[in-house]
Amino acid sequence: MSLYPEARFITSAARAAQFITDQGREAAFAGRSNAGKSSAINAILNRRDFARTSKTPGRTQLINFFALDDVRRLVDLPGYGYARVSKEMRDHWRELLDDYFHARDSLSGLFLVVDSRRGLGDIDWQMLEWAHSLNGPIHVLLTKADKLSRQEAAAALAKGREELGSEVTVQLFSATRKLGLEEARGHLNAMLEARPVT
Ligand SMILES: Nc1nc2c(ncn2[C@@H]2O[C@H](COP(=O)(O)OP(=O)(O)OP(=O)(O)O)[C@@H](O)[C@H]2O)c(=O)[nH]1
Ligand SMILES: [Mg+2]
Repeated sequence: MSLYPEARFITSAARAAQFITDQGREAAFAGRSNAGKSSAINAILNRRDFARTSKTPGRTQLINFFALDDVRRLVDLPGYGYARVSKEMRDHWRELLDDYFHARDSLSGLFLVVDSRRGLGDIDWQMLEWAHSLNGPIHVLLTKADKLSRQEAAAALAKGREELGSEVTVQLFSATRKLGLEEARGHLNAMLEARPVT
């Protein structure tokens, strides 16, 4: 059963002018290309092929907006760190993400998706710094945990916790094994809960 029966794709944006109206609340998914952002969204929503997934890194080059209901949204951000793209393309992404993080009052939380086998890399730390001004929680998903042994997974989680400190939460996740879904859903719901008007 779908957790969000009304969930639907709204639109893709290649530039800030195409962002949808900045109302309600949205949670964004960011991470390296191929880290598993789209797969995580599908698993969390319990919808197959909802956000597109790909074996070719760098496929999702647009900001994809999904509605969960009238006021809540998910946003699949374009992956970064994919080497085989032009500088022009990289500059475009940087500008697009910069516009997004600075423009969105409705941005209420961020999922940072990290391949558990790689751990947090330079660009992930840059992303965290970028998102620092965000008015909401940041939660890290260490994905593809099914590819690690139990021991390796525990070590990856401990390392993540130590590196990230107390401000940012972190968990193990696997879209294929459906590991950590409830924990991730709890964080999503917390991000999208009504905030007091400031
Ligand atoms: N084993 C395993 N593979 C996964 C998992 N999550 C994603 N994948 C695979 O990793 C590849 C990339 O997944 P996507 O969800 O498309 O990654 P993405 O971060 O959205 O990639 P871009 O949109 O290109 O930035 C696909 O081949 C997925 O099937 C997981 O939990 N376990
Ligand atoms: Mg994707």
